[in-house]
Order: sequence, then C-alpha cells, then structure tokens
Amino acid sequence: MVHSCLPDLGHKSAMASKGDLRKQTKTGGAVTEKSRLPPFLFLLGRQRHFGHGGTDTMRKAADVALSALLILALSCRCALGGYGMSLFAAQTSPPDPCYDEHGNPRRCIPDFVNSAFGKEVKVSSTCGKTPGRYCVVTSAEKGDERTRNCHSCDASDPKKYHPPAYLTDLNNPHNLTCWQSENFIQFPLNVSLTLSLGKKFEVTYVSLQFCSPRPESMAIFKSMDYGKTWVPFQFYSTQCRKMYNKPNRAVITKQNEQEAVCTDSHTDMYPLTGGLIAFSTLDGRPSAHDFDNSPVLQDWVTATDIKVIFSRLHTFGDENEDDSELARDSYFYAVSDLQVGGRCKCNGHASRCVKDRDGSLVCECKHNTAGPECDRCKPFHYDRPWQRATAREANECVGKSIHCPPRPGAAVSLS
Ligand SMILES: [Ca+2]
Repeated sequence: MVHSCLPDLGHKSAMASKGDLRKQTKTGGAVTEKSRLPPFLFLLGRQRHFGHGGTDTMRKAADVALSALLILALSCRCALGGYGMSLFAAQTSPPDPCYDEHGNPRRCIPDFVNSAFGKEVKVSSTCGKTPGRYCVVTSAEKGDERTRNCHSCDASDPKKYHPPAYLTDLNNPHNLTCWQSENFIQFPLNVSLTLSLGKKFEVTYVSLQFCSPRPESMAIFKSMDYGKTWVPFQFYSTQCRKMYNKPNRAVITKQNEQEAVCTDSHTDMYPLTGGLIAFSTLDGRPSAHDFDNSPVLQDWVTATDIKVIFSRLHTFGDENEDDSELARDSYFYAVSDLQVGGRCKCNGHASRCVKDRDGSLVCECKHNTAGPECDRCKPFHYDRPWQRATAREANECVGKSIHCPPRPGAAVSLS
C-alpha cells in the first residue's frame, strides 16, 4: 500500500503530473497549473482564484480538498525538499502559452527570430589582412559609362576594415556595415560563409543583402548535425546546369520536396549595390500548406548550421583587358546583412529557448517532454509514444502518477 502524494507533482524526478492536478482542479474549478508559489503564498492567493465562478459549496469542497493536499504535502515530503509545492503555481506569473486557460496542454512555439543576429560567421576570405586597394564600380543604369572609386581595406584601421562581424550586426539602413572578401576570388575558387545556430532551428528563410553586386553563382547549404554533413538548400546561377548540374527553376512535386532547386532569378549584376537574395525554404513546396502532417518538410526546414558558398563573381569581362589589375580590384563579394529567419525547434512543446548550464541553447520543454528539442518523453512518461504537437493536438507525454513511499527513505513506487 502506498500513500498518495500529490504534491510531488512538481518535482523534476517525480513526474506525476500536472495532468493529475488538472483533473483535480477541473472539478474544483480553480487552481491553474501555472502556479509556482510556496504553500503559504498559495493560501494567500487562493481567495483570488476562487473569487469568481463556482458555488459556495464547490468553493468549500475545493478549499477542503486543497487544504488536504497541502497537509499531505507537508507531511509526505517524498523526495522533494523545497520543490514539493511548486505545482501550486503563481497566479501572478504570465500565462504559459503551452497551456490553455483551463490548464490543458496545447501546442506552443518559440518566437520567430533572426537566428543569425549577433552570431559569429566563419568566412574563408576577408579583405584587409594585408592592406590593399579595392574599387567600387558605379553607373546609374545598365549601359551607362562606368566609373570606379577606389578605397583601401585595412584590418589595422577600424574605419577601413570589413570584418565578418558586420554580417550579423544590427542592420541600420542608414549606416550599412559590410563584410568584404579579398579581391577576385573567382571560380573555380570560392568564398564561403558558415554560421552555426547552436541548436536545431526550423528555418523559414535565409537572406543576404549585398554591398557588392550579387554573385553570378552561389549556393546555400544546411547541416542538421552541427556541420558534420551538409545538404544543399538552394542554388542561384545564371547557368544552373553548367555550374551545379541542375535544371533552371525545376518544379517541386510531392515526390521531391527535400530537393534543392537552382534558379537564375536574383542573379542579375544590377543593382551594383544593395541587391537582395532571399531564399524561402517552403516556397513552392506542395506540402507547405499542410506542414503539420509533413515530416519530410519538417525535416527539410531543420538546420543547426547554414553555409553560403559564393561560387562565381559577376564581372564586366574587363579583367582580361589592358588594365586588368584595376579591373580585378573591382570584383569581390561584400554583404551587409546575413539573416536566418526561423524558430528554435521544440516540436510544439516549448514556447522559448534558454541557455542551459553549459551555455548551450535548449528548449524549455513542457508537456512532460525533454531533450534539447523536446524530442522525447520525460522519464516515467512513456505511456504512449512521443509525438510532435500539432495545431489540434498537444500530444503531451503521459505517464503513471507517482506515489509516496510508505516510509521516508523507501523507494518511490509507481501506481
Ligand atoms: Ca551589417
């Protein structure tokens, strides 16, 4: 025979359940599962909860039930220390998006963010390590005569340096800061930008705003295993077949939704500065409208790292002319802003990501889930297989309620 020990509910190893509490409080009509107050504050705050709705009889019954719970909590003390009453949570805390107003679990997702912002980007080339000249080609429109204004790139002078940190700093349109490569790293050489997101994200778009003309050919790759392996996300080229052995603008069907496409859009040399390339991960993919039910696309948008490879520079073809040095100094890659728009991947079981003790970004898992992406059930909550939450179903993990041992020190038993 074991004693019931409901107040255990909040303890991290005694998993029994907010669900149990919810059942309890649905009939009692009051305590929200978000409460996180210690017992004495809970009692003080209780009145407010019961202040609206319910009959006197119900209130009294609930009071009795809750008082009994409290006594049990104080006498039972199974394996909890100070955590014992954490289920009686704070009425003052903001609503938890992972639960509805009745305390029932519902899908929750972290905010949409630019996950590249402020992160370090590893680049294969930056101008200025040896101070040198670069020239900016300007012409009002296509066909106009070109002029070149030359400057120097110099890592020892902050005013003349174009470091990779400028890819992900605050993007102020009135004061653009640009990372810039060395001059004329032309095909078959390339320049790469590699960004680690620190955990799995569901990526909606990858965008680059250029200070130089856009590349003639470039590719975006993603990794799902922290950079061990890479798969292509998207190709851009004026010559898709020749550069990447891909047809131009292939149609995506349900059969190849995880395939990267090559397109010649966004590859024009003009504008000479300020051009944008924005890759939308779900654009043109048939199951995008039914994302909840498409594990293929859920996988497709998942990435831990993003890599951009600039494969070929646009030139005016003047690099082989008489003053080839001046021409070659005019061709380089420069980018003012790299963005990776998306959400921290938590499979619908967390509303935010936080840093853990090691400083790693992890989901703050709810619904009795655990893992960096809430991708498994917490111990003792294996009564049904783990599932991702959907708009309709929270698919929370469920487990058997835990009970106090008959004597302090005895093993915790499951009912
Ligand atoms: Ca910038």
